[in-house]
Amino acid sequence: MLDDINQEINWQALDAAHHFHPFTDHKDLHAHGVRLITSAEGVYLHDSNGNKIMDGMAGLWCVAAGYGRKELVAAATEQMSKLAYYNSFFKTTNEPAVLLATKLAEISPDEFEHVFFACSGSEAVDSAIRTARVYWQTIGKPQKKIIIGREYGYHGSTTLGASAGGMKDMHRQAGDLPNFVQVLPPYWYGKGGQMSPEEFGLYAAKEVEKKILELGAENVAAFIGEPIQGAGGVLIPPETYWPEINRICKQYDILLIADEVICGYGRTGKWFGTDYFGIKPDMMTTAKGLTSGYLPLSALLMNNRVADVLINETGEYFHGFTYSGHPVSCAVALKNLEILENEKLVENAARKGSLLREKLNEAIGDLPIVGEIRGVGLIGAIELTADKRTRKFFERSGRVGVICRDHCIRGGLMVRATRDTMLFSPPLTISEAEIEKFAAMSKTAFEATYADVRAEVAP
Ligand code: PXG
Repeated sequence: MLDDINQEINWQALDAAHHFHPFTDHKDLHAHGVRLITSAEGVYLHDSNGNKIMDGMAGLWCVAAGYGRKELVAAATEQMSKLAYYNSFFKTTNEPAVLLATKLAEISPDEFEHVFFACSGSEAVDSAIRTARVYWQTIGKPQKKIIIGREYGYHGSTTLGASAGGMKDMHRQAGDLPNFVQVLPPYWYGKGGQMSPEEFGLYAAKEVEKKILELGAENVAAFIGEPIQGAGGVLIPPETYWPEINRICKQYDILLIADEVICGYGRTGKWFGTDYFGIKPDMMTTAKGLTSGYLPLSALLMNNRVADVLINETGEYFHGFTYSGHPVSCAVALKNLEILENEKLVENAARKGSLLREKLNEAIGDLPIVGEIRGVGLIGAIELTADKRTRKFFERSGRVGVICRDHCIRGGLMVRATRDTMLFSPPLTISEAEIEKFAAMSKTAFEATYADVRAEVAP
């Protein structure tokens, strides 16, 4: 019956008529038509045209435990029947929120014991920025307001998040609040020139120090950075970078916010990107993998330095959301973390990530348009290049990336392109056989991309 009705609905037309999409050029979307995803299982998506597509992006970097997990459905159903909603504003709490906060205190670094819940990564970032400023106000330094971020940083799409991030187009449209600045990202492949990665890591960190000295440390509240910049192109800092950032933040008494929205909960092969790089943050913003995307939930984790001041000295903190500590989202997160632990998916991410890079190197590493294949755990990127030797970018950035992305999707592999960098972050459940397939589909798509590029430059 439902199938009969579905047959009659023109989904593309209705979507075009009424659905305003995020981050979309709608004229372009309507010209090409939207893809209707109808179901998903494991690492595979199904669309309304009968295509089965491997999800090389885990949704939007979030579906860590894979699709179709009945345990998560059961956790949601059970909690919804018992207590579908109650707030945590007025001296009330709920069981899943308490248990989840306790669990997060257990798996996060030692000095982290307090958690604030929201619904999205952007809200967690907003909360972190506000918390940093309230922290300084409370201890008598209200002028410490400036947030230092990085070019190509992505911290969400609320106005604070967009202002903290380093996406110029977002700044232009709305995210251009005062007291936000961006510095050079630790993107060796794209910006390192003749320096070695280690030299460049130190150089990029020193740019933060230079900015602090220019602004005056007495005016700077926090530095915010993703351990690995995700949306900006999976920019993996050289190993010299984060230790130097730790030193700088400590020396100038600046709070360090690690935006773990993508890296958190196993993606890097450790619980947090912070663990992988030895970052010493004061706050961590997390979301996505926390519930594997099954329900919206984010968590801002605070260390004791910050939490002690907020709890013992601030008085009332005028901040919170209707759905902070939502019992159903928290119940799903608890079950999701249990799955990650029981199935050893965090350790698995490290092993499977190495295997995926090895297979990709075999499949496409020698292609003249492949400049670099990089990754940590199951987050990675492939740089497309006009000249492998000099790491030269293509003219009109973004064009070849789109060609490659379209070849990948047509061949059954969902990946993303940022500029001419291909990004991937499959579910942490991906099997060895699926990794082989991922590499085989990449080979076909990247070879087709190379053929297109050659055809363009052919006389
Ligand atoms: N911080 C980081 C590091 C993120 O990656 C956010 C904050 C914001 O989270 P919410 O839940 O508010 O979207 C993100 C989100 C992309 C893409 O194109 C990446 C994100 C969101 C949408 C698109 O790679 N990351």
